[in-house]
Amino acid sequence: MQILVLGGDGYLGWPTALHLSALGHEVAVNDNFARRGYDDEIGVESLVPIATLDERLAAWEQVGGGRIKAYVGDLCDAAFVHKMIADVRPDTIVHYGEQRAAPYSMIDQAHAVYTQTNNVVGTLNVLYAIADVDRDIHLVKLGTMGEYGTPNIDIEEGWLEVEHNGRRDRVLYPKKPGSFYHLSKVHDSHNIEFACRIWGLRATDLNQGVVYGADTEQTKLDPRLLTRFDYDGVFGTVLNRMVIQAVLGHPLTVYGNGSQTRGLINLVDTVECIRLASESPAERGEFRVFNQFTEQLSVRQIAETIAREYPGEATIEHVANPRIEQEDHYYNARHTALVDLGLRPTLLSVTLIDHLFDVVERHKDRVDPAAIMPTVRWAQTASELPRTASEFAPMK
Ligand code: NAD
Ligand code: USQ
Repeated sequence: MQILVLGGDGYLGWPTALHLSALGHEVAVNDNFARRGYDDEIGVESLVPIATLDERLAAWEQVGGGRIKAYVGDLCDAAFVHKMIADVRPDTIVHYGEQRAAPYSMIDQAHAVYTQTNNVVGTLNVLYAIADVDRDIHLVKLGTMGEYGTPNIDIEEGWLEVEHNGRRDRVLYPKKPGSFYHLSKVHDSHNIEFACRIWGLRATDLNQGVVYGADTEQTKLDPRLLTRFDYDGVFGTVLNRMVIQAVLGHPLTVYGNGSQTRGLINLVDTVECIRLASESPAERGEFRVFNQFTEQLSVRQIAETIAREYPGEATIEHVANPRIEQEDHYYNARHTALVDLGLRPTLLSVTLIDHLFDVVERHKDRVDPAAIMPTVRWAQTASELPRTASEFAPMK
């Protein structure tokens, strides 16, 4: 199968490209290196040192993995996207290429506008290019469990059967996301569903939970194949952050009372879910939604698990929640579709956590302690921002 991975230089995109290539698929990657740019902007670096995309691709060929072609360019450039998709003529497009941090999108108005423009326009360009080039191309799009928020009813996989005033219908599950980033994914989902309806495209929207983990079978083959691992208060995700905090002797930062519950998934399962979704495509005209996580844990449970397993002393600190989010809430999300396709979940285990402690121990000298605490607050407004048009232009 010919597969184009958008955002193929990122935390998940790079190991996904390797996994698919290792399984014999013809893989091409696209990226505009925006993620490396956010590091420069914030003044942080991945805990694990990462090679350039050129070095990564050369390393993959050297270890016998095969050739992966790179398309460097911005998904917001419609002409570039059209040309790339016409050139690759993929069977499947795996779309990771978006700004993915909720705190980054909440820094101020400019970052919210950038996030929504980058994500929504990029995805629209991909949809238009598929519609023009070949409507059989299957779009596998990374959404997020955060699209649903924390409703007081069971979360279904994308769709909900409703009965209202004696009539029934199947509607997109109601969304109540918790950041301008998460909202960008809701807008994407609606645009993709509409494109399936009007143009007969085929798409799988993968509403993924919080990912943790540092490597996959392929990234371990050579240091140049390693993927990024973020720990800072803007891009670091909760479990990865807490592992690093434990190793550094920093208190584990539970925001608020820690009852907020999320779906989690290990990196090795992420790349496998992409394979499963790609190899069993949606039907023409079908907008298919899978919830992509393997277990539900509260933030407090995550912190307690990491603190318990850490061989040294690890303390937990409840810090004032910088976000506006429900802490005490009902949470029960269905996640059976990927298991039905063959996913065998890798659940959080002592072995996995010990391995993460080892990874962090090797690189802990690279941590900037000043980057650990959260700095972005949901309650702040953009009122003090300058309001010239150029201030709101997407950042490069
Ligand atoms: P990441 O930031 O490491 O990777 C995203 C990649 O996309 C980056 O390399 C970036 O440079 C690229 N990109 C961004 N905008 C682009 C544009 N306009 N044109 C071309 N490339 C562009 O993020 P990640 O953690 O690998 O996440 C990948 C996807 O998975 C995102 O869409 C994210 O929303 C989703 N997701 C991630 C997680 C998680 O915990 N990491 C969980 C659920 C869903
Ligand atoms: N949290 C803490 N302490 C921390 C960091 C986070 O208590 O040090 C809490 C947050 O308040 C939140 C939860 O942990 O309640 C998850 O936060 P996170 O930063 O790990 O994840 P989130 O902001 O939701 O975003 C991440 C990815 C995003 C993806 C999302 C999946 O960055 O791309 O879409 O996870 S989900 O959460 O299911 O929407």
